Amino acid sequence: MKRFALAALAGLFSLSALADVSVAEPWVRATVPAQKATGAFMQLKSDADARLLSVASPVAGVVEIHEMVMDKDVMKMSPVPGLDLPAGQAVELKPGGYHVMLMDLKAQVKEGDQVPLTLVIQNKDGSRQTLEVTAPARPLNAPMKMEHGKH
Ligand SMILES: [Cu+2]
Repeated sequence: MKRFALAALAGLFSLSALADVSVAEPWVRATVPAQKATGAFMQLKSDADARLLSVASPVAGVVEIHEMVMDKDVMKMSPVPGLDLPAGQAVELKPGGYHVMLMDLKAQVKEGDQVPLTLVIQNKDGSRQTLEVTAPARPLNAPMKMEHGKH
């Protein structure tokens, strides 16, 4: 009985501290030789308020979380310090929106490659957890929904 009670208690603690984050449809845009940067995309959903703090990958020297912003009719991307994952709400990283920027690529990312990504999630209480994701590389001509200013 005592052991059961402790296990239940441990379960409660992990529930309260760690958000359960699910990752759907991760993918990375394949590159051409000598291309030094590309984007990684996915849908994230957390059962509790949490934050995507950073991402790491062995294929890239530098990984940043970027957002696309309109600046005088021109889409630009800029790094953000993190991405909020509100409880129960799907957050989409997609071309033309938030994305994971893989920079200083160590090799060409070819179609069909499996790119490992390590997501660092910060829970509401400040604790952190990591999430391992494998994102397949999709071809260069995968739809790019970048909206440009219309004239
Ligand atoms: Cu970017």
